[in-house]
Amino acid sequence: SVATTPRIVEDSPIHLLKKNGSLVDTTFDVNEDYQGDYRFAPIEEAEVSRAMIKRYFNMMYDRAVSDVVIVGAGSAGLSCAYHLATARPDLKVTILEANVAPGGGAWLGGQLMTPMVVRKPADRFLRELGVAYEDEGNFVVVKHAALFTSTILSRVLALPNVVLMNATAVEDLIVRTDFQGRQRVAGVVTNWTLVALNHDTQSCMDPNTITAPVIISATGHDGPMGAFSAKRLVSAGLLKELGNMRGLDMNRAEPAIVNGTREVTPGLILTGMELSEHDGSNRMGPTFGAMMASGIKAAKEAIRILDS
Ligand code: AHZ
Repeated sequence: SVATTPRIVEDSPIHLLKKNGSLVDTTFDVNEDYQGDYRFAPIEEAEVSRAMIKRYFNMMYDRAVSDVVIVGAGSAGLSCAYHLATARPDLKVTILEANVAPGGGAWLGGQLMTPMVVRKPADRFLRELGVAYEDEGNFVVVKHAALFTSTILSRVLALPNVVLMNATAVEDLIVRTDFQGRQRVAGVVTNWTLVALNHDTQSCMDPNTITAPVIISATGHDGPMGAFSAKRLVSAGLLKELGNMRGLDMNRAEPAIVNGTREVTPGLILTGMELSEHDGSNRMGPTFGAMMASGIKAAKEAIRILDS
């Protein structure tokens, strides 16, 4: 029967049994049988809640001060996270993604078609990750863009120094002024995306903050949530105006994004298509080598800043 009064999990028989014995003990009468008698080890609902709450809020507590925050888990943000966190296991790398699903535009290759095109020499990164492709000469093709995204995501999430908070939107930048009057981006203001989307319907929903010496913004080109930091630089008076992304030109766009990846204002690096809005460079459409190489360059830039 279902208990009507809340029970304290620590005092429950399950917990005592866990303390005195083992969960896989036959005391629990577990059975991995797919013939109709599959039985699970018992659990209390509160144990499930506490297992998640404890880890999530410990993680938030720890990451309130991070070494690097990456905003946006698209192809540029994830490439950046992979390179940064593997090159520097000592750094606390915190990824914030507004969507429930990480991956950004790279779940599809382009035009709602699944194959992903990557121009050489960025195919080297695919080999590093172990993503298979077909070689077409000057470019390679991964059979499904989600193969790239899911592989890099699994590699990034397996790294002990990386955390990903998805369904979490960056709503603002923390900007500090030093004693010489110079302004520096020193962190981000966050909220769960569902809260961020409802500011107009409630009177007060205060956000959270994460401080870090380096913020890497990878929020993509303008759209419902895109180019977030570039646009905020303008409204905060740190950038006169946006360059605005220009028309599609694959040959100009890809090197412009990679070579232009940099710290655009002290403490803030832009990578991926967000940079096209800042600089006024071309879009490249569905070819992804520049996102990978730009992410890697942003990671190298972050390491340079942290070590300087
Ligand atoms: O949800 C966004 C996406 O996953 C996330 N994001 C945006 N604003 C955010 C915010 N807080 C947290 N305020 C936010 N997350 O950022 C991610 C951006 O991924 P993306 O795939 O759109 O950008 P990218 O630069 O990694 O890759 C762009 C690939 C290209 S090129 C191109 C063209 O030339 O037309 N189009 C695309 C999609």
